[in-house]
Amino acid sequence: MTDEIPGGLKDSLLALERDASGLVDEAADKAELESARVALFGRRGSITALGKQLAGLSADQKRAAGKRINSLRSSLTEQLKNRSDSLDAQAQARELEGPPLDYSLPAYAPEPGHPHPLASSMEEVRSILESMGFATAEGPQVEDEYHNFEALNIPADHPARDMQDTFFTRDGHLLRTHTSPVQIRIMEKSSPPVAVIAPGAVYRQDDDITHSPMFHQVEGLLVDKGVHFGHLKGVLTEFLRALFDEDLGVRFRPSYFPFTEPSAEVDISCVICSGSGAVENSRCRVCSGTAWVEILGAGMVHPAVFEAVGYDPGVYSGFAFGVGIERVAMLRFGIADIRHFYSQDLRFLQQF
Ligand code: 2NL
Repeated sequence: MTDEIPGGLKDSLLALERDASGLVDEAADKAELESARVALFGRRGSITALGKQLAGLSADQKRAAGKRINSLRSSLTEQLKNRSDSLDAQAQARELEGPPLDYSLPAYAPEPGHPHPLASSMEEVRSILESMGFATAEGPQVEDEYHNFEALNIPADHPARDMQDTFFTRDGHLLRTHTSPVQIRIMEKSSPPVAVIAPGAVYRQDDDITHSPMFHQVEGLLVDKGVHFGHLKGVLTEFLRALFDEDLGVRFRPSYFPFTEPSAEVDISCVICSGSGAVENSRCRVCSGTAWVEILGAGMVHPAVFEAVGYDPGVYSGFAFGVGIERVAMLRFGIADIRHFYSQDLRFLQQF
């Protein structure tokens, strides 16, 4: 039995005990110190190599050599830490002796944000209609079938329900497919005259480059005695010319909505090709060369809707309209894909 450390290992130990501290203390900066640490403790470092040599030894030899290696390891670890601290202190001292920092350099100006193109379009639509005398009303996005469909003359078996498929909850509620239910709720609790707009998010099963399952709408409603289609045409023409351009062409085409009769779809002269149908000698892609683009739907409120809210259709009449804000913004700014609005991409957002 011997606790003598075998010659080869002993020589390596003595050499390291003699030289390793020099390696640490002579490191002139943090990078050299790191090289020293790796040379000693790294995967191929000398201390690591000593540990590997223990494998073939007897238990007593292992204990004796292990003790020496451990004490070398801890003294070197401490030395590394001390050298690191003193290099830091030297660097700090040098900085303090040097010229003072110049704090007079102007700071970077914060980049101001700005409204999202949908928000600014919504605001524009709203402020024009408010200036014409409409009051703004808001209501729940989670609605019941009665306010979203039934009261708007869309019974359960009506084919219009297909085009307005939406998300349903198990207890019979749904995500509203238009903001009309807000106006139904206004009429339920107040008597004519009524002049309201209802802005907000709406939901439909729709998803392509011009349709999103969530989009924004502003609907308008005006009810009084003697309101007729001429009022509808006048108000909407004024509104569209204020929104796009005072020389805008506006046309009304017969259409169908369950909640209005008669109903119209409203087109404006294409704002991309200025109603010419062509951009740089090729067919305008926004209006497909037709010179017109559809911008909103409108009509005279259906008598069944008045019955549902307790207004006498023999006494009152009114018009209503709905405009999609994504559509407005795409035309105002020439945006081709609706998904840009929801992408949060600064390269897109910073253009507006
Ligand atoms: C469209 C068409 C429209 C209405 C919305 C409405 C509301 C009530 C009564 C009657 Cl409370 N009508 N709203 C009327 C016609 C068209 O929207 O294409 N929207 C994007």
